[in-house]
Amino acid sequence: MNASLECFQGDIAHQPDVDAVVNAANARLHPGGGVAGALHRAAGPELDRACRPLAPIRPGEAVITEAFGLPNRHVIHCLGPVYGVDEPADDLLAACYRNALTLAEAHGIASVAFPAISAGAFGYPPADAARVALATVLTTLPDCPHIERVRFVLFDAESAELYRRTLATLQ
Ligand code: AR6
Repeated sequence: MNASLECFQGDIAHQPDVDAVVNAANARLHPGGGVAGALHRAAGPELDRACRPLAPIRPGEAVITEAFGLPNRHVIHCLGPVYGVDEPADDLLAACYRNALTLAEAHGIASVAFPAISAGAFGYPPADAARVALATVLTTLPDCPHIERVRFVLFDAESAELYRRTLATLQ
C-alpha cells in the first residue's frame, strides 16, 4: 500500500487539505447533531438540499455530494449501524468505510478524512469502532490506486491516541 494513513485530533468540518470529508450521517441525511451537524452548519443549506433526493440510505451505505461551503470538494455520507440494533454491527461498520473509499476512488478523489462513524450517538464502543475502521481501510486501500491519503479525525486527544495505538497493532 502506498497511501498514507494518519490519525489526528481535530474537527472534521475544518480539514481544508483533503478532497473529501466523510459524514457520520442519519438515514434521512438530515443535518442532525455531532459530525453531521458540524458539516451541515459549515456547508450551509445547499448541502441539505443536495442530500434530499439521495435519502433514505441504509446502514453501511455511502452516497456522495458536493461540499458547498466546506473547504473540500465532496462530502461522502455514510450511515453507520446503531450499536445493539443494526446487526451484524462489525460488518455494517466495515461496509461504511469500504463503500466510502470505493466511492472516493470512482470519483478520482486523492484524499479522504473520516470521523469515528457510529462511535457517538450510535453508541459503538470506541475501541471496537477503531479496530473495524482501521482494519477495513487497510484492507480496502490496495484496491483504490487513486487514493493517496486517508486521515482519521478524532474529536479528542484520547481518541486520537486510541487510533494511533490500534493502527500500530495492525501494521
Ligand atoms: N469532528 C470530528 N469528530 C466529531 C465531531 C467533529 N466536529 N463531532 C463529533 N465527533 P456522531 P454517529 C465525534 O454522533 O455515532 C448525529 O446526530 C464524536 O465524538 O456524530 O455515527 C447524526 O444525525 C464521536 O466519536 O456519529 C446521526 O443521527 C464520532 O465523531 C447520529 O448522530 C461520531 O459521533 C450518528 O451517530
